[in-house]
Amino acid sequence: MSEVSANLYAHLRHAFPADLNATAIETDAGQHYSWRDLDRGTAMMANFLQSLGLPEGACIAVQVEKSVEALMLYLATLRAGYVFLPLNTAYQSAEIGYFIGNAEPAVVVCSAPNFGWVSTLAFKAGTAWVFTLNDDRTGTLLERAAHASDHQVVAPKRPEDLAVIIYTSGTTGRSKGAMLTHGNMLSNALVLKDYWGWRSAGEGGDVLIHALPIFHVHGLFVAIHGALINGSKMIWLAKFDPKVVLAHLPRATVFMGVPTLYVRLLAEAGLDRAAVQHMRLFISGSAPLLLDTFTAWQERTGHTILERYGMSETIMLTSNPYQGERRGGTVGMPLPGVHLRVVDGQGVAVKTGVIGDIQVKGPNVFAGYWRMPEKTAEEFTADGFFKTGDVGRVDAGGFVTIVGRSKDLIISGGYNVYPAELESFINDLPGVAESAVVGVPHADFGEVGVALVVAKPGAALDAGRILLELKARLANYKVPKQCHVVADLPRNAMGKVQKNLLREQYR
Ligand code: MLC
Ligand code: AMP
Repeated sequence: MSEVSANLYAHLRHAFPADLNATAIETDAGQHYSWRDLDRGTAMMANFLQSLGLPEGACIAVQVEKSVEALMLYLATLRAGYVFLPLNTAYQSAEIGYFIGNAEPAVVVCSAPNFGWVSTLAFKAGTAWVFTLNDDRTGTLLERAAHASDHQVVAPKRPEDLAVIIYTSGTTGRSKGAMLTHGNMLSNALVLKDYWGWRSAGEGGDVLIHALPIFHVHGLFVAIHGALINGSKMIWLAKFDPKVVLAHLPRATVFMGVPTLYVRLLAEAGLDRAAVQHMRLFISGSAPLLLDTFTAWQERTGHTILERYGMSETIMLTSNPYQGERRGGTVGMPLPGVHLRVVDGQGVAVKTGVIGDIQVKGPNVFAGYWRMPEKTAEEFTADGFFKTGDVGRVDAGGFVTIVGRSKDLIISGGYNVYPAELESFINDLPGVAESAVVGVPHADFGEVGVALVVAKPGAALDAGRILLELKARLANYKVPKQCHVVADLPRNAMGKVQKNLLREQYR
């Protein structure tokens, strides 16, 4: 691969249709962006970023509401050759402070209402530039980029060059920045283009409904790269609303969602075979899709949801087939180029059908954790397989089933919540002796957290107050849905809290 051609943006741009005046993105607010608009807008932003004289490999950290301009900022960062760092809009100052301190971005972009506190944190951490970008096409970034040229030469990149840092929380300690390269993302996008049978404009043309947030792998990479590398139009929804999705379904062919989105769509009376008659493909991932949801969807719409499995460190790993049986409760087979094995506690591959730890290798697997060489080394085997932390089995037909996780993690509505982070926060509150946070089944979010808290001798704790404290400091989706003050926590002979018992008790 030549240097220039390894820049992911160059490949996405190459796939734009010949008619650059055609609509690339239509928003739920009725705005239309042509392919030319995308190319010009990203060129101007890229030129502006390059005019700042940033160092090689500079990182651009972005916490903004979903908008087409925010997508352009991502693409502009790629084409200018810098490193994009997306941040969940729910993160509050303690969380943002950590990410900025750890990544040391050269540029931070936030929404105008957050400029005060975000810029204070950023300038303290040594960030040179803080710009604003709002979801109504305003902000200092756009004002400044408006003066830049709309001609830009895509920065040359090698496959191993860093493109994105995406933070994933740790089961112990602080979040880790997974470093994804241009090569990681390009290889995955090209594989999925074939595997999911994307139809380019000339063949009837896919249209993707984009309803997910754009700060995680699912919405930012799987959905956006999928559409762009195929030259497919996107119907761009500012946020997920089942009624709005239903209204757009008749003009779309592809939809991607976390299981909660399917559960909420099923609750709509208007979801029937007529509503989905032009749809080609429904894809689910980021969390386990319950068999009930899979079956209910089949019965109601006549479509079989295609479930796939991936993670921030690897992008997509497995997928049910586009052609052929899509088996509910499984995440399909390893994608072409992905080596997946299941091993026992000693790291020895188990027999077909036996449950063990899932390890993977492939061109999609990340380059390591940002500035954490020891952590990176721990997560890879001597022969170069990445330890996913997921537990599963592979059956004789090659279908992979995820049965659990060795990492202590709750996946709620597609967002990862790490009990260790919440427990350490709760344990620091006055009067708290110790705590445990466990995940329990939830009809809407799949799984939600429950906090069990033990008071110090003589201290009186108020469960409601504990939740309020959490809400005031942490991203809202992390806050447990329930908190109980308990006398003690069940422990095994080794003194370890028996979370399995708590999960049973509070389900
Ligand atoms: C919102 N809340 C959540 C939550 N989302 N609580 C737990 N889990 C969540 N996921 C909180 C809100 O703050 C609010 O709390 C209350 O729950 C009700 O909110 P809501 O109005 O129902 O939520 P809504 O805004 O509609 O959001 C729900 C959602 C959203 C499902 C649309 O969570 C979402 O977009 N999820 C997708 C996440 C995603 O893209 N994951 C991909 C990760 S990539 P309160 O107290 O304020 O009322 C990855 C790799 C891979 O995992 O394989 O793809
Ligand atoms: P993240 O760190 O947000 O990238 O989350 C990745 C994790 O989500 C994986 O390690 C899995 O535990 C989980 N995950 C993703 N897709 C699926 C799926 N289809 N079924 C079960 N778990 C999934």
